[in-house]
Amino acid sequence: MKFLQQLNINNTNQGVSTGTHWIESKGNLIESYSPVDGKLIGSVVSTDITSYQKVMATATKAFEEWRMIPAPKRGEIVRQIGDALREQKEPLGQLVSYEMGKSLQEGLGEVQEMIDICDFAVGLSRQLYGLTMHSERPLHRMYEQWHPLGVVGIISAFNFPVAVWAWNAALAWVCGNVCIWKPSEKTPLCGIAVQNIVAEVFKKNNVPEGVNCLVQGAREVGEWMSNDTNIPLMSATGSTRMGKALSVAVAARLGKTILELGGNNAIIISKDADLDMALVGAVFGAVGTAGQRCTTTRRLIIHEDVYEVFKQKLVNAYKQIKIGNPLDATNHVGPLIDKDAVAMYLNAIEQGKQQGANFIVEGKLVDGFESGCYVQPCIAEASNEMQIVQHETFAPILYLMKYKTIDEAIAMQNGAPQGLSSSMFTLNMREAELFLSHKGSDCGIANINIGTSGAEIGGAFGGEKETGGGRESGSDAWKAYMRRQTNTLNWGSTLPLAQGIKFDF
Ligand code: UN1
Repeated sequence: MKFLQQLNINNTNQGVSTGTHWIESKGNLIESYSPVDGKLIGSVVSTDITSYQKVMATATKAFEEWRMIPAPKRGEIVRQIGDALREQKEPLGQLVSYEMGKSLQEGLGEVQEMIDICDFAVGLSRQLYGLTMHSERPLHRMYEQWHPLGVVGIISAFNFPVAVWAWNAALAWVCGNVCIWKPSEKTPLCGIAVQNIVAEVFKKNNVPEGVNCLVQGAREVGEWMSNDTNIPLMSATGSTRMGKALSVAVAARLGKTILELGGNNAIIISKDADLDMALVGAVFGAVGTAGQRCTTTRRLIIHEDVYEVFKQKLVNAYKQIKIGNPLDATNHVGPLIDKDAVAMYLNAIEQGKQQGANFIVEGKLVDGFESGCYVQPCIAEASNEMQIVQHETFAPILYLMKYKTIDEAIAMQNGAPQGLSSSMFTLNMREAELFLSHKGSDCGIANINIGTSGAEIGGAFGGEKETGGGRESGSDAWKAYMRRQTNTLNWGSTLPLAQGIKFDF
């Protein structure tokens, strides 16, 4: 395949890297099959403990040098990475689409998010500001500085195989950290491709070996990272189950985490909504990326006055959804990531039925595709309390429910263990403001007249409750990648103590 050559993926000994060199490892081969056509795309070498230790030692050493390079100079290197990504947008977008199964448009969109965060990080590299305070003591100066943490561990999920790494790495680097990245074992080649792109830029700039490390593997490798006291910050994206285990391991050594875990995102559709806009938001939110975004719309909470009308519109729209090869731009929905995901989808439908959900668009495996991973996006009328509705199934299953009062709708929207994204469609400004107030949505993201997915990189991304509480990408999310130091400097000739304490001798 042409894009594999363009991305310099050659299948030999690639897997573990300290930046510009591939490191030998005796780990297993991870084979990557495309969910698009079921074909083997390539394989990578997973990390064994010896290569892991080598990577860690190289990263730790690289930090000593990298942190001494002025932040705007580090930003300049990130700027060049953004440019390299612009050049490789097409082949990288194709690989994302082929290895993960999302539409080509979305694959390209994901690379665009990487480019955008590089631009953001370049500006940030000149704005890592700390505050100054007025000391209560004369001739004293008090201020705070932000220092880099060291080695940052990044674990990313299959559904955004490259963008979420970039949100973390671009910020971590300008902040003066070095990174070790473990991509999902379901999308290992995306990791290789990105590693190759960054390596070219790093070589050109003589960046010390170890600033950008790649490890590959499943749970075990993630556990080595979580337990490793050489990694002060672990940033992990994935399931709540994974996040809870990782969090316990990192907390046990009092390390820091940024967790971006499951979502169970709802859209409230008011009787005062522009229903046509709401329809686009709901359909894209529910079926985009085949329901495999953490921001996917999983619940629609619809006012009883517009419930039937909206339901009809939705069912009609679902009839027009084209399922098929995601590299063909005329298709809306591609495959799920693998057969395990299909089994989970089918199981959720079964459980939904047992719990009383009424499927108005039936879910099923779509026949005729080699990979066996294509499924029908489906819709069920359900109630918020059902166990299956409370659970995040990473597939295109949408639950509809009815409400009477706005307070009831907000309580339903908040009545889920997860707290990532939320939205309301309404033209009533009182309802809108209530939803955005502290009495409103309890999620990390709350939108009006926009769906739950498709956040821009400029805002802080993440959520509350079982979503893990971390924030990545924009706003001041960078602060989580640094340690704050408060400095008080006495330039007088006496030593007055704080709080008026006297200590004479
Ligand atoms: C994710 O699914 O982990 O907001 C990230 C969105 C994308 C990112 C999703 N920008 O839908």
